[in-house]
Amino acid sequence: MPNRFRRDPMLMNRLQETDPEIYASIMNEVTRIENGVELIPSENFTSRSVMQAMSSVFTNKYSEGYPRKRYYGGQKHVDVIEQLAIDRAKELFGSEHANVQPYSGSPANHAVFFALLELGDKFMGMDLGSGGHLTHGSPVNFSGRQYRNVPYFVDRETELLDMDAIRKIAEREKPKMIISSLTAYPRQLPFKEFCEICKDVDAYSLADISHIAGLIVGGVHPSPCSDTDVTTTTTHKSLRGPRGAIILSKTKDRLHEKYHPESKKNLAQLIDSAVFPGLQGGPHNHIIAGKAVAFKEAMQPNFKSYARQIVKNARALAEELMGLGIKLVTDGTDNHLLLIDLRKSGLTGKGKQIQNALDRAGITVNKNSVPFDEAGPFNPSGIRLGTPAVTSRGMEESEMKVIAQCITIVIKDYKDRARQALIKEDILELVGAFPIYPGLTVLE
Ligand code: DSN
Repeated sequence: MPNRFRRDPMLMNRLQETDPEIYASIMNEVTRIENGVELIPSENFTSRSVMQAMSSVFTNKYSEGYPRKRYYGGQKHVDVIEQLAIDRAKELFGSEHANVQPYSGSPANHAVFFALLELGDKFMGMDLGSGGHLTHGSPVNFSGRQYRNVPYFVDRETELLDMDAIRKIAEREKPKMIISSLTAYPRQLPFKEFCEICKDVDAYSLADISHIAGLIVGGVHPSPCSDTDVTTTTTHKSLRGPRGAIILSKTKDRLHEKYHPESKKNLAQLIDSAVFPGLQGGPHNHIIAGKAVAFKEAMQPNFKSYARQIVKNARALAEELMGLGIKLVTDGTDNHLLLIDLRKSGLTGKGKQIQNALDRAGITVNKNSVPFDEAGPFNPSGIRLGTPAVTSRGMEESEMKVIAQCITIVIKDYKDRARQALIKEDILELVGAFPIYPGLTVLE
């Protein structure tokens, strides 16, 4: 396959001289993303401004503590970027408090557990197979090993969350925290109903909006921030910022008397001290600079149209796939992601093979469990697709139709490598009109 693009989006000619092997891999990755269709719903293409902030001198600085309350000298400029990131995060999400230091989503969720729960405390999180996340109580994760998860599941028939069933579990189990979140659930999360249940059973409400943060700030998905006690999000998915996370919270600890009567800290202070010094050391200031840049970008009016187009693209992809006979979990999508159920195509447990076949055709996806997947997590029966990245490069509904047709051909004949090579040519043709970093592209 020819490399049709040769370019250097970060102008890394210094690296090219000092470490040609690493440079070559970076450039090969540029070629891979430019020449393929990226459909992993948790991935995106961040702006050059965000990447420039991330590769700045702030990577050198240690700054344990928080703005104006640090342990080392030389913090004048670090304080400016962290305060800007905090202020912008609060404004963007309409939150009372923001901690912008978590290294990524799992550490952010870990900090919330550390702040609010004691080891062994009971909480509720969505089962991984129903579309939850490892940090929502998986037995192989800290959340399931150090705390007691009472999982909730989607309904076996509708594949949707059944809020009456979730309320019954909460009333019976009296968890100290309930997590509302998704990584593979293609529908809107009823944050308000989760919060009502939390209020009724005296549980903290944690919304992990990592996947849908961009949709929320873009106004196409309801925001949980005015209702939940704590909200966590990664910054690199639909929000299109650098790799990292933030924690948003209320200031007041609604359950102080019940759960933390000895503490002099409010909720915001509990969270801050759990992040540092509880779990982390020096914050990654170069990434915090990138987060601040991304928050500013997400405040611009064009981010709203971006978020709207992500959802329109996901719907177009879903409709075309279903029209071609592909079964989707819940028969559609409300957000940025869709989950193909291969069981209905007679391909139970073939997620890995289909993922690899699509890779050969220039389409990047991830295999994923579907609800109540009898095939297990290593050879699951689902393929997860999402539209944030293809939307970032300017693709719209008509391109989604072409992509859906290509995916369907590959699924239906996943052993036919010659066909996959032909599809790869079609994909190359399609993506040629949508460079990821326009202006730096040189078509050979
Ligand atoms: N790995 C992320 C995802 O793909 O959904 C979640 O952390």
